[in-house]
Amino acid sequence: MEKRESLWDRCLDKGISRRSFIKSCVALTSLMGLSTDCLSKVVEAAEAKPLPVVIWIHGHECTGCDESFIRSASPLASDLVLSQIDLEYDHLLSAACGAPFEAHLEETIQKYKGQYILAVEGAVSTKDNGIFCMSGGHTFTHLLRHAAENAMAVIAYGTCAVSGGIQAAAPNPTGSSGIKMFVGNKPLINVPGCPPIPEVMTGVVMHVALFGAAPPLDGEGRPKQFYGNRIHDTCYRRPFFDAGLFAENYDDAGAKAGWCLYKLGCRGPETYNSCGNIRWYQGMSYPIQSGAACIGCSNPHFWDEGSFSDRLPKYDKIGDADKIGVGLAVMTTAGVAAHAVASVVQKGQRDVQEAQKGGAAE
Ligand code: FSX
Ligand code: SF4
Ligand code: F3S
Repeated sequence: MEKRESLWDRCLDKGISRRSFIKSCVALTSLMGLSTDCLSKVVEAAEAKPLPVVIWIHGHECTGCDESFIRSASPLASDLVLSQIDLEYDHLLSAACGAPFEAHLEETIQKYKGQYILAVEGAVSTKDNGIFCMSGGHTFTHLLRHAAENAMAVIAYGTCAVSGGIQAAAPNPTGSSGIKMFVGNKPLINVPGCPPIPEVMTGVVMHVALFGAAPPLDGEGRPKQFYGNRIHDTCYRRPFFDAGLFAENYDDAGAKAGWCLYKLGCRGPETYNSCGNIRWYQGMSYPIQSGAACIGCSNPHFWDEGSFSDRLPKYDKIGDADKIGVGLAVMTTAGVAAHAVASVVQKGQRDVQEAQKGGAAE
């Protein structure tokens, strides 16, 4: 049987030094959300485990997930695709197309039976025997079932693959759904978000690649290290929420001073994701930091939860926001935290007062 290269073998081939290899392993350890104690295990796996073969297929979707993936900065998506995984088939990223491309997919499935990672983007169209989403002359339901039954593990990338996404929004004319019922008993890792954060996508695939198993998952099948906190728990506007300071519309003085966006429809209190920690595009920003409320894009059926700009329709009182979600650590008001909160709030109040004074002077 053909011997497949490990990450270390590939570094040797490319003349990459041991030092750079170890640095990549440190970066991978942090990317996968593991503690530095796990570094030696990551190095061992990177030396010994063959690079994973990945097949990446697309159903009903907008391709935003792949677009997000190629913007991964750490590791760079180009490094990941060229050096750390063997991406054999991807509807968006592969240069090949047509019959030879489809033949290559089937060869890859047969050659690496039980060994490849199947990444799936997009929903499955189930109505009328799946004819609303075709790929390579077959329905997507056929392709997904076939590719999943021979995979080692399946990753559902994006809210569409996890729970149907925009195609499944009422009235759901194509009968779209998430992929779960089409993957049989294969390990399934759900990575929701519309799209998911690039580094979360690369972190999950590298975990499966190096350890041959899914990372620890929560009850919804999501990796705990990336979906263990609500946006609300890591939000830098949280001190304003706790102090009852809310923007009432997008161009009032409170919005300009960076107050909490809850009254503008923010779904941070019910949304689990890493946007507040990892942020997007090399940690540059995330929706709330750019001044927009979180629309809960990693929640199932977020399209059908009413207007994005209304307050969470299910919760009338501000105090109810903290009852949303499970396992919230109650905000401490002691010591340093209280001081930090008070300082931020006071600064916010000063900013608003100054903005109001400025407005009055005009
Ligand atoms: Fe869905 Fe991904 Fe939203 Fe788009 O492929 S999760 S519509 S960002 O692209 O599937
Ligand atoms: Fe941040 Fe939204 Fe929570 Fe306000 S409601 S603290 S803007 S996540
Ligand atoms: Fe999505 Fe909310 Fe993050 S809209 S990108 S989960 S801040």
